[in-house]
Amino acid sequence: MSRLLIVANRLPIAVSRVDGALHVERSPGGLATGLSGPHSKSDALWIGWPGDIQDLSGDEHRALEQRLAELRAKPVWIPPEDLKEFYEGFSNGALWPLFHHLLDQMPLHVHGWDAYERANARFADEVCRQYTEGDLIWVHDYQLMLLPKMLRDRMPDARIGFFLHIPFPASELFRTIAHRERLLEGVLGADLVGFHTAGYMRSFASSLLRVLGIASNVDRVYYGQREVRLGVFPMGVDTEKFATLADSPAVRTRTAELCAMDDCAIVLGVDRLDYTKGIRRRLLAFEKFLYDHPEFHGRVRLIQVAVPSRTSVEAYQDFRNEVDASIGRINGAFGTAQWAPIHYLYRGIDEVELSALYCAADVLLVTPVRDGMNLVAKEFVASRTDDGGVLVLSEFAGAASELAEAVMMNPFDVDRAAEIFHRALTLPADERLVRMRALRRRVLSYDVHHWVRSSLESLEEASDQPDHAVPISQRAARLEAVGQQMRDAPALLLILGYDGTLVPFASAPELSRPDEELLELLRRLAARPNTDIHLVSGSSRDVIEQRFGDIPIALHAEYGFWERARGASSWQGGEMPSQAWREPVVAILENFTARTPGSLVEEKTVSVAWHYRMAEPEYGAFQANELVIHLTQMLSNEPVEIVSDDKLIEVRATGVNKGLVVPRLLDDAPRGAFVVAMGDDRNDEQLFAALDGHGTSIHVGDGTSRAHLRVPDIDSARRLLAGLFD
Ligand code: ADQ
Repeated sequence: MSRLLIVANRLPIAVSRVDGALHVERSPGGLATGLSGPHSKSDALWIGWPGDIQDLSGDEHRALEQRLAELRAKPVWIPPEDLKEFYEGFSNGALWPLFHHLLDQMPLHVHGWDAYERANARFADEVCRQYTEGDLIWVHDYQLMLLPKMLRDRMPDARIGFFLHIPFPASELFRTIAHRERLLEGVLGADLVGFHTAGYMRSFASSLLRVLGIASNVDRVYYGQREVRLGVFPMGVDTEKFATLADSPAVRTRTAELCAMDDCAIVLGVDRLDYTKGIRRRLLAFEKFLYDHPEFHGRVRLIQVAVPSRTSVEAYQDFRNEVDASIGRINGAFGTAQWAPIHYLYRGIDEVELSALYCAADVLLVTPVRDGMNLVAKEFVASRTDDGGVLVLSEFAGAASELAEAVMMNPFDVDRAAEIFHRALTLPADERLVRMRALRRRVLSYDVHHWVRSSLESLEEASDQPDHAVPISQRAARLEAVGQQMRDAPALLLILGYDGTLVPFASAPELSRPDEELLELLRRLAARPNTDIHLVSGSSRDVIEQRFGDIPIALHAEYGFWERARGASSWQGGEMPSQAWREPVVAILENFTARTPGSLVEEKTVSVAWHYRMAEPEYGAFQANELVIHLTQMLSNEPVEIVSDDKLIEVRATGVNKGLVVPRLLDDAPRGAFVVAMGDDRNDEQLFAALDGHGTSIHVGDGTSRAHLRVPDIDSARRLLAGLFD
């Protein structure tokens, strides 16, 4: 049975020193609660940092490890000299503000990359030590973005998931961070990458395209010879726990006390004291509301609970001072001897008090400037077993994409926010009820257990290798064996693609020139006894002739429509297909070219192609989609196929494809010849299909393929061929 390894920066256990002795207790965070079910079952193990506990004696160290082991926790010790730079420096000093779109909180000079890398490597060491084959590894959050790749490099067949708890930024902003490539590549080591919202997933896909040049197919990305799935898993809360608490005698008593304090309506804010939570603008909006609505003076109170957070980070210290000052100013300006508009609790509160506040609140303000999800909003809804209360929710919280019945607000528009606070306080009772009931239905249906279940099921599915695929760890050996078979074969038939297989794609077809090393390799192959080489390309005769005309190998242009036999000087074509469709197609493609800077049209005998490799990547892909829709409608009754390939849309006469070459070549091949086909794109898939068990197919590069084997890139493809002379 598979075991779950949960890997997060923090253990769900707080270790502290109380009166000199070590004290270990479970810490209640959202992640810890959510994962407590799977953590307590099936042998699961939680791997993480136990907190900053200095000066442990040898005995204490052993005793602590022992106690943690009983709680299924394995500590990762980060040396003090790295801790500050890893945690406060790169993680919370740079990634946290950037991912929340708060560039003004970014330091001028980002520090801590090396420590971040070393800390991730320490996690990798511990996970590798604990891992046994078949385990599911689930890595959490921005502190560990390098970890999936580090694990993949060391355990190629491991099943690895990654979940990002904070937003993923727009690609325009993500591009500003140093080491951006490494961060993306790090995450792509996983089989499944999860986000709270579809928006974050799209931003991630957009960064992959712009930073690494990797296009994703909605929820799939091909990278490093593997398929990586992307998924949306909005995290929920432990609704049962919050409902049980809300209905408990202790909470009921406390709620009644809070409501009976005076006849003030309670407006509540519950946050970690973090500059992303929108507390300062919330206070400004509340101030404006008090200014605009004197009739509420003495009749409303904002209870702001702020749990201290990251107190050693300078930006948080400044932020705290600013919040203190704002509250002082507002209370000073509006308060009376009997009434203070804001009650400020700067501390963590226990779950009974928290639940009672949720139950007593008339309005909860969740107004972050950006927030991955925001569990406070969901905890409030889960606690309202009385269907009461109004949730005011920022559009910029991940929760907003699920909780549409909340009263939505834009936290940046302080004046409107003040009006919305007023509206929330005066919402008619029937509307309040309708909204809260709808919110409860959703929050109760998608609780934290649903989140865990759906995430882990998707991870199992994403990491299941298709039956025909060779496990990553065995690929090198299989390739080596095929190389040996090629060397030993009495006769060899090689069917090779060109662009993307033997040379990198050029920005325009006429620029894809073979280098001298490739030409030399082909000349040597041509001279090798009992070796038959067929170069099968989609390019035109002219292009292929110019590049390879003087090498004695067989050439096939336009997917095999044209053939120049080995040693021959002229080309033989197939039967000329109808061309009636050509003129209107060229007109459409030229029209798209005019509207898509960087794209171009290529005319060939049996096809017309639109290339957009040099266009702006996202706009090019968008236009390509439009073009396909347009062409599909226009050409539905014409004898043509519309083929989308790597940065290319091609309209081609029906029946012309690389697969047609294969039967001819197999018929002519000497008995017992070993047949190898190598290619990289969809046209080559037809070639592989046509081989139908009569040869070995090898896919070059990323992407799905029906090929028997894969090589990661063009250099490896060339190395395999050069290996014939070893
Ligand atoms: P956080 O930024 O910590 O989490 P949030 O989702 O609101 O934000 O969770 C805060 C938790 O702390 C809640 O469970 C809440 O009850 C508790 N809490 C807050 N103030 C408290 C107080 N004064 N006393 C006691 N408890 C208090 C990150 C992301 C979020 C994402 C979560 C989960 O920033 O966007 O929702 O992870 O993925």
